[in-house]
Amino acid sequence: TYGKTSSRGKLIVFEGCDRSGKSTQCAMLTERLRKDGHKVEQLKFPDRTTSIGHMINNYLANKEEQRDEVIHLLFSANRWESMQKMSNLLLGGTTLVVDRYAYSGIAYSAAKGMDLQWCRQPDVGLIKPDKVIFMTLSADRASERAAFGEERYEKKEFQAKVEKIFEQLFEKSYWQNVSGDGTVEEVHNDVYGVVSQIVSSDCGPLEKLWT
Ligand code: NYM
Ligand code: MG
Repeated sequence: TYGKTSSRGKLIVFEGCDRSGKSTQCAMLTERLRKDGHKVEQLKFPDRTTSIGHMINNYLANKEEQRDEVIHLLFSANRWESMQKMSNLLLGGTTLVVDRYAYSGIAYSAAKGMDLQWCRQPDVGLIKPDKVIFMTLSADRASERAAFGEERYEKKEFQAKVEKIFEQLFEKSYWQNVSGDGTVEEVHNDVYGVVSQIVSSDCGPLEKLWT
């Protein structure tokens, strides 16, 4: 065996508003890192495949109503139900590229007017990301992109509020803003520049978020 043996996988999280290009960039980064020889898996939240995920999907598709507190806790529970699998993969040396995480949980709920500290609590103790890539794109530009407006929350005014909350969540030590305003290749090169080093480095043990 060769290379960076025994080093755990890294948790790379993409955050940003709807239509900022996260899903495209997650896929491109996963492919690129695999080409570089890393073990990589792609995940996304909400994970709509679980029973909690089905409830979330129905809520987002406007087929079911939920109290704001209830849907907030379901989104968080949907992350908690993945923690065992994620830690197994990370400790086994697989890097995870994750489309949305706890920051989306807070930003979308707090944008409704919910208390930010209340919103943060259920996600305290999740695995802490090694890097958060925050994709910036103005609400005006995002709303011009395909399919904007099909799901709950996909309204320009609301997205602008979400973006503001994301800015409050910025944590200097491990967040990096990347402009989503270029071609997919340009954005991909910026993203790759941010993560290529961290993926090959030794990051120490897994830590818990906000503890
Ligand atoms: N969303 C996503 C939340 O409101 N809370 C959360 O915790 C997460 C992970 O779900 N508009 C919202 C943001 C999106 C929507 O996500 C569905 P996606 O990435 O479009 O499938
Ligand atoms: Mg969406």
